Amino acid sequence: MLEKFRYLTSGESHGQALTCIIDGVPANLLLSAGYIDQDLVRRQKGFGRGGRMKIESDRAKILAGVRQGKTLGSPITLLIENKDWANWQDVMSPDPGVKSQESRVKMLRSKNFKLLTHNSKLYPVTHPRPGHADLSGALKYNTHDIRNILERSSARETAVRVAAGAVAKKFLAEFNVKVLSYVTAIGGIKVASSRSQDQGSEKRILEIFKKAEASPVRCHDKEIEKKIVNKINAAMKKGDTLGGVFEVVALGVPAGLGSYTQWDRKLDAKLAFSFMSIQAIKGVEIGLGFEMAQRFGSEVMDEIFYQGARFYRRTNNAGGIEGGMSNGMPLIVRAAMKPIPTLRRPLSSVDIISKKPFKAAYERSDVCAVPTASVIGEAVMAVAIADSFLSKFGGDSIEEIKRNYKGYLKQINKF
Ligand code: EPS
Repeated sequence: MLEKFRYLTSGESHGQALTCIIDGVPANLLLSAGYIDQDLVRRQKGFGRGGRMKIESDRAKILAGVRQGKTLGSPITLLIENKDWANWQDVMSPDPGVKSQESRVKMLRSKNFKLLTHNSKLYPVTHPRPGHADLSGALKYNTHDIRNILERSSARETAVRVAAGAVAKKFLAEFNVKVLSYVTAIGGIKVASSRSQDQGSEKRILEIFKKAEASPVRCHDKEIEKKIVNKINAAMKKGDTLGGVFEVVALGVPAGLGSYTQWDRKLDAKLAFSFMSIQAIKGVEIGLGFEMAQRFGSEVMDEIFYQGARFYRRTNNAGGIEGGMSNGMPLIVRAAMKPIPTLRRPLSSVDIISKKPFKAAYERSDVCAVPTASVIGEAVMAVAIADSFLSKFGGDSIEEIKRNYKGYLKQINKF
C-alpha cells in the first residue's frame, strides 16, 4: 500500500528494543531525536494505562540516515529501548543458555502437567487469552509457548510506529500539513457529534485538539471527560477493560492526493488499511461514515461554491475525500478500538497442552488505551499522507519537492 514512504518495524515487547527502518524520506529535512520524543511522550499518556507505563519512558535514538541534524535521503534507522528488558533478560534471551521453553513443555508433559499452576515468566505460557493473537498465532507458528506469539503481537510495537509517524509529521510540516487527534467515546460514553459545518472548520478542529491535549482521556468536553474517567475507574475495580472511538484529522492537505484511476491508489483505501493495521482497531469511518447510509443523498453531499477565486464547501461530510482523492477540506478518519483483551477478570479458555478448560486471570493489564491509540492514529495517518504526498510531488530533496508543490499550487489556484 505504501509506495514512497515505507517502513518496517522489529522488536518484541520485553526484548531489548524496538527498531524501524524508514525508506523514502528526502534529503535536507531537519530532524532530531528530541522532535520524535515529543510524540513518544504523548503516546505514553492517558488515564487507564497499566503498570508497564510506569517502567517505560520511551526515547528515540537515531542510528542512521541523519547527519548534523538533517536527513541524508538514505534509510533512517530508529531505536527505542525497552526498559522492562532488564527484568526479562533470561526469558527473552536470544541465546539458548537458559532452560529453553520447549524443554519445559516436554518436562510438563512428562509430569502430567502437574507443575502447570501459573503463567510465570519462566514457564511456557500455555493459556491463550480470548481476543488476543495467542491461540491462532500458536497454531500458525507451531509453538506450545504462547510467549513466542504475544511478545510481537503486543501493542508495545506501536511505540516505534509513532516514531516513524513523527518523521512523517516533520516532513508534512514543511508543507503546513498538521495531523491531530482526539477521543470521541470510551465505553459507550460519547461527546455530542459535531455539526457538519464544524467538521470543515480548521479553527473549531484546532480548539477541540487543544482541549483534548490537556485532557487525561484526550476528550475536549469536560463533563464527558469526568464520566469517562469514572467509567474507567469502575472497569479497573472490576478487573475489566474498555474500548472507544477516536478521530484523527489532517489540516492543510491540498486537493488531489490519491487517485480514482486504480483501486490501490485511493487515499481512503490507504487510510483504512493504515488504521486497521493498528492493534485492536475493529472499524474505520471516513467523514460521516456509516451515518451517511441512513440519510438522503441531498443531505450528505458537500455542495460546491466559488468565491474569491477559490472553490469551497460549507460542510465536510465526505471527510475531505471524494473519488479516492483529497478535496482540500480537512481529512477526517474515525476509528473504533475494541476493549483490551488482557483482563484481570477471568474468562474461559483452554490450556494448549493439557486441553483442559481453565479460567484465565492476569495480574498486569491496561484498562483502557484509547487515548494512546488516538496518538498512534496520528502516526499512521501522517505516514499515509506523506506517502501520497511523495507520490505526487516526489523528489530527492526537500527543496525539489517544495518546487514541485509550489508549481502544483499555482496550477490549481489559476484553474
Ligand atoms: C500490551 C500489554 C501491556 C501494555 C503494552 C501492550 O504490556 P505488559 O504485558 O508488559 O504489561 O502495557 O503496551 C506497552 C508496553 C506500550 O508501550 O504501549 C499488549 O499485550 O498489547
